[in-house]
Amino acid sequence: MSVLNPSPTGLQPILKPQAHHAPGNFITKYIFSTDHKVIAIQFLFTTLLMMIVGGALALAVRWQLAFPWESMPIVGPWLFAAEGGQISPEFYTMLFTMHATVMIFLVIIPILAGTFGNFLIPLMIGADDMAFPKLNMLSYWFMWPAIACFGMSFAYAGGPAAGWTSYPILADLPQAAPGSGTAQTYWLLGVTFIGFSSMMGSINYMTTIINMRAPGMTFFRMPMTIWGLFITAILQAFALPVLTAGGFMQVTDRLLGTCFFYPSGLVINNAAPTVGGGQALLWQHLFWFYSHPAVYIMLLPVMGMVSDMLSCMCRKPLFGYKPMVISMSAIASLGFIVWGHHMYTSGMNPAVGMAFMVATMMIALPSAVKTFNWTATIWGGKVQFNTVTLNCIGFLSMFIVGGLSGIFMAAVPVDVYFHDTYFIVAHFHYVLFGATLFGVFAAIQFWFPKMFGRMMNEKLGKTHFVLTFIGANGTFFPMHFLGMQGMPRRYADPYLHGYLEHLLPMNQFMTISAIVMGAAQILLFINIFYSMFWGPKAGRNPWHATTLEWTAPSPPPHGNFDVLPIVFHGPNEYAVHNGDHDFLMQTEKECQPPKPAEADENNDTDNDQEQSS
Ligand code: HEM
Ligand SMILES: [Cu+2]
Repeated sequence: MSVLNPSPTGLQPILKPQAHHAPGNFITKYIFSTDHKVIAIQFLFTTLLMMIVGGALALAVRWQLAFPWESMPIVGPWLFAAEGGQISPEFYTMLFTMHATVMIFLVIIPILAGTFGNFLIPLMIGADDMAFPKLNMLSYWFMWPAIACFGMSFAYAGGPAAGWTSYPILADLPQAAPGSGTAQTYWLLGVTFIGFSSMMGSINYMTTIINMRAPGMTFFRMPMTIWGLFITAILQAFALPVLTAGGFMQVTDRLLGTCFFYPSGLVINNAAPTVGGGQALLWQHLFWFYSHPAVYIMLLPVMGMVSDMLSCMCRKPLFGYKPMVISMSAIASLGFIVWGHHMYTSGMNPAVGMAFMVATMMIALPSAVKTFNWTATIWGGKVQFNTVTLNCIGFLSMFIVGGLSGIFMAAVPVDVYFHDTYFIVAHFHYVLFGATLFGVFAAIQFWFPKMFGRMMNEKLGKTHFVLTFIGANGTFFPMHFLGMQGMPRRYADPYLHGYLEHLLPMNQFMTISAIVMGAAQILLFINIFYSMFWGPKAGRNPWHATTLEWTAPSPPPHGNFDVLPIVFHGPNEYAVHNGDHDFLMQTEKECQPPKPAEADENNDTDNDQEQSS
């Protein structure tokens, strides 16, 4: 049976009408392209570039924590020649602010939504492109004003230095501290631009998924990847405007004399009291109303992709498809009512803290359902020992650690102690670096053949995984201990406090691990660029996967499919008897009758998928 030809469906292949003509010249084809695949690749290279910037900033932070006030390699002698390469405390503040900003707004969110959202949505639902190709192009190009604004903010004294959370008063009043000046205004404008970029993307993704699914692609036949991206798009559309509006209010506070975020009579640096009437705490509510859902924006797409990759790599149907969809939706909806867990120590009413605590702990339930289901998918499967699987397991194990520390901090009395310590830093690096980035590494390796028509190298991939996994745990695990010892985050020199002096050697160990981890990324870059040109050619379906993108040529031409796909099944029909295959593509109608012993089992999955449609 050929997977290239949908004739086993028994239906006539329908020649696909071209929605828009293939673009002509170099500029419209590769630069201002409206083709979702080209835009996805533009996002990929931009975010990889930003990953280098964000990584360098992180290493600089780690350098200061391990070797405080020693000459900073490379930038020190250049920027701080007069001080013998020694950085300033303001510069340290700028370093961690910009590290988080770059990683969150310019790497993780755009690589998930921009790269994989763009590439996979039309291909996996059987559409020829996005609903609004021009909006899609604009969404990419709005990243550049954001990058420019963030870049400009480096150029002003002190850089932006209020942390990625941009809390007033520090962030709101230019005279509040070094680093609250013009740089902060540029930072806020950068966030506004990136907000527009994401907004255009999410409108497009929702519309495309709702309106452009191939015949037979019911909601409950959509691959988990699409569910992840769909729910993320909804989250983004409802949460992001709050941040964008809040950010804009900070800009008007700074430039137009409004006073949304600072109270009357505030005295800063012995200057005259400010006029005011606003509330600093208001910002924290607005910020976390977006930024808590944002942590799921940075996770749900990966959860979806890992579900599909694990099922394929273990040659088993995903354990509990519908519970997976439901728990994803539960995580997303609960995600809207837990933002206060970032604010337990802000002086808000303890009764409200209790409500937020209960809601937050409830998120652990759907998260546990998902973790259980992934483990059960691996259990008893024919696990393929390759880079994709390794990175998926990396995702799973790191997510478990990060999820567990989340439950600790969700408890008000525990968090009063842990808040703003390295324990928090450990938590979010386990979920963001550990879970999300390992998922992204898996996804790059898995969909690379579809993007570029060539396979990535397995040896390089495995070495990259092992070094990154060791480096990441060496860097982030000790952070739990630092936090328990009370080491605060965001201090340029924690060792000024006697009770933290003994933590220096542990910090040095972490910095060395971070350097190993950073160096390991060179392998990823080599692998990507080498394989793009010299990797072995991939056929249409190198992983023997079932979803629609694998019926298209690798890489797919403009317009994606040579015939309009028609969908007959759910997305994870593995471990079936289909001639000499153990899988059934979504476009294949029938499979060989199963052997009697397994008939029941297969019927169960079939019924499940049918009922759901
Ligand atoms: C079981 C699920 C989770 C629970 C119960 C949880 C709980 C928490 C709590 C209570 C805090 C605030 C701690 C404090 O500021 O004192 C926090 C911080 C944070 N969490 Fe989670 N979390 C969970 C999953 C995640 C996931 C999946 C991500 C991202 C993918 C994430 C990213 C973050 C980030 C970035 C912060 C710190 C923000 C900052 O202060 O800069 N969390 N988490
Ligand atoms: Cu949160």
